[in-house]
Amino acid sequence: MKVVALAGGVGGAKLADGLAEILPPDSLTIVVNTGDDFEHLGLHVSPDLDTVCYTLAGLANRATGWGRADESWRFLEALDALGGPTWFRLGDRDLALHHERTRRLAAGESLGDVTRDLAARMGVKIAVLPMTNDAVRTLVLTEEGEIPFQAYFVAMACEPRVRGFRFSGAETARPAPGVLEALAGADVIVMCPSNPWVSLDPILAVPGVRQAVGRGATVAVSPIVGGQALKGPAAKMFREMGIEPSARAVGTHFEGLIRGLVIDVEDAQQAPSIEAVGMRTLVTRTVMKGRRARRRLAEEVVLFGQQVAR
Ligand code: FO1
Repeated sequence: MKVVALAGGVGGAKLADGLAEILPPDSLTIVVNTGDDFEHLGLHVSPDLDTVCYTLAGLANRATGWGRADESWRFLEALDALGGPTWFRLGDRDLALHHERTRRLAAGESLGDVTRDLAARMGVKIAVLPMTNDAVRTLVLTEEGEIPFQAYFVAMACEPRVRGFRFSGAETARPAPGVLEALAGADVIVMCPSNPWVSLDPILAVPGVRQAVGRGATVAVSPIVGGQALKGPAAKMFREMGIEPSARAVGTHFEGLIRGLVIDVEDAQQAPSIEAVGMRTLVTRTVMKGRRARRRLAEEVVLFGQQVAR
């Protein structure tokens, strides 16, 4: 059985980790958002690829969800003393990854090739693919103008009111080698509980990906539980886009694309209205508070995907 998961950010990485625990390595491919990538301090930073790889490798910082565990901050402290920009926190060990990726990209390797090799060196056994090797950059359209994603997310702490999003470069981007092949060969496609607006939509904006996802047995896991985002600004974004955040709103967002939506027990009463827009629902506990919860949710999601495939 082949499973492809689309992921971005911390929630996506957790479910990807659960899937990696229950499936043989050659059965699973994770396609990761690179719309959050940016150049910082002269380095190519790929936050979502790194969050997924660190999580799968067991190296992730559990408190933040991003960056590495057992991190030290000597570089950042020294940079601060020199008056350099420290708003985006790069730990010493994490820095080595950005440095090595940047060096190899400058030498002409693709992001996909560099990611495959660095992930393998961290001990990751499954295929982790960037959505594209081309530069696609998420821009947040706000009342204060168009803001690059990391400036909006980290420097401005998601404060400006959102009016929309733009994925600069997406129109001409090509899916990274392996992405369309994996989607076409998938028995089940899982959209992880990642932010629909800024983690999953950029992946779907890469030409050919939305169509491939729509053709598959695709199920999504709602990142909205009880009207709140489990982490990050998804609920705030829904509200500012004029939509009441709910599991149902996530279903509507992906209407016509997914065959099933996994929602939390807390939102069980929304199941009939979600099914009314033409998708099946699975009601279960979706909050992953530990390895067992990741595993159990992964098992249920794959089973649900197999059911909607029929
Ligand atoms: N998120 C923050 O809120 N503050 C940071 O200083 C920060 C640093 C950082 C460094 C490396 C990395 O891979 C991720 C980092 N993130 C940080 C998370 C990053 O902004 C991600 O794009 C978000 O988690 C959205 O997925």
